[in-house]
Amino acid sequence: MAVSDHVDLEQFMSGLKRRNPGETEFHQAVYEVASNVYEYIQDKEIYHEMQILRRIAEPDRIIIFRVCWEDDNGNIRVNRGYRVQNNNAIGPYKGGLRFHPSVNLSILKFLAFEQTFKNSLTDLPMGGGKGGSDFNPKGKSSNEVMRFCQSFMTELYRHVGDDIDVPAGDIGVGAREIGYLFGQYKRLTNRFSGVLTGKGMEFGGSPIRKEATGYGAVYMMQDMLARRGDAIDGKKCAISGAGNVAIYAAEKIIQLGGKVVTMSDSSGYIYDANGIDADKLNFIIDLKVNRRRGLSEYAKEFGADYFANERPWNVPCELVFPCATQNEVSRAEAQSLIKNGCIGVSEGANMPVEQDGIHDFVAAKVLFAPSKAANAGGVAISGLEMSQNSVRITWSVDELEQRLRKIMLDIHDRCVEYGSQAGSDYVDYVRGANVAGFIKVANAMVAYGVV
Ligand code: NDP
Ligand code: 2IT
Repeated sequence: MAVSDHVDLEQFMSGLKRRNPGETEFHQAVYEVASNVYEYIQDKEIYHEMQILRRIAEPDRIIIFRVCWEDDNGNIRVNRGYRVQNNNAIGPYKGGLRFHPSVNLSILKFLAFEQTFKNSLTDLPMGGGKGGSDFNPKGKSSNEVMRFCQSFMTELYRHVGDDIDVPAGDIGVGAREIGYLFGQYKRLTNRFSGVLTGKGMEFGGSPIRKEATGYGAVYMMQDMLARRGDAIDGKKCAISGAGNVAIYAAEKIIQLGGKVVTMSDSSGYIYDANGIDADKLNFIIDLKVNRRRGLSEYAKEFGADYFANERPWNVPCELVFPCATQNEVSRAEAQSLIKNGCIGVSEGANMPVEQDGIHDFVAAKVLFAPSKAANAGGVAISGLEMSQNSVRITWSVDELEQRLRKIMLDIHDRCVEYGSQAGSDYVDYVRGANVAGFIKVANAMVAYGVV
């Protein structure tokens, strides 16, 4: 096919939208990658000929199933379960499970698509997948959560396995849920294998898995700043979320001398002008992880400000870590952050900044680490949990911390390699991550031919 015969980006996107109607988050994620990849492959005929991007944007397979369970009052409840197996060109499908009432096919397809590039960036042998359910764990007893997880795994177990597809946690799926899911997999199959990551330390979990995503997002910021001779020490930081990613991002920022002034949950945000220190963070961990309650109690305990039903993006700060959910920073909020002195953004959550907002950050030359690079530390340690399970050993905390640090630095450097522009010192980390993530998957697919 001659170069002039290629479909262009707009044609590609209109075809994708026609084939996947109404899936706005999926369209958004594909567009972000395609706009950079199209430019990169302009003169690379083989990727056009082999229809690589078109194939990565068509999941290998999607499994959708009914999940019935009984609540504590004896009522039969019905939810929908999903697993999107997007691409296994470079390793078994790998990616989290999300339990949240907003879960639908568009969200899981965007997450599985993103995961494919993220996992490639880690340079570990993992393909991309994502799954979950519209089940809402909030307000459910632990017994109800257990019965739901058991019913969910009673279908999912047929489709996963340590060399096939290895799920992990995401929103609403933490250590408790992984324990229930693993227990049921083991009961159904009579196999003790590394079929899930994020497991408890007693049954094959890896040191620092729970810290890895948040720490990694902060390391990415550290590396972007270091390239400019700057550091996190003394900088005012705004974080959203108060879950797994946000908590350990906060912990690492505090260790590095930054001042965390906000955290949030689905009901609002806290602003603590004195900074959230290690003791106050321990209060938040107990509040959110053990007692599963709202952040307003933090404000009462420490005399901080609490803003119900608001997001923390109008607060003056230098560094921003969105760690809650997708599209939680609008374009207007991005502009307000830029106006208020923001110099760096590291996306702990997946796709938290709207497309136009990313554009504005990049145009304003704010250091901007996109999620597929910034939050890859979590799945990287998941990949190392798989390795440890395969050889039935556990590495030390020190060993894993060093490996995580190196993986994040390598991702940073790969983004610089593909995101630098002639005549400018500014690195477009979005382009760098999209192109660097694409290449490895694309070359593997070329090697396989048409399959
Ligand atoms: P958790 O469930 O542990 O925490 C999520 C946090 O975000 C909670 O504080 C929650 O509030 C808040 N939140 C969730 N949905 C919304 C919403 N619609 N609006 C406002 N606040 C919301 O999830 P994680 O910390 O694991 O995940 C957070 C983000 O990080 C997600 O985008 C996830 O995909 C991404 N991620 C997670 C990784 C991991 O290893 N866990 C790895 C890479 C990315 P509340 O407490 O009220 O529920
Ligand atoms: O979005 C993500 O990278 C995750 N939720 C973690 C996936 C994993 O397999 O550890």
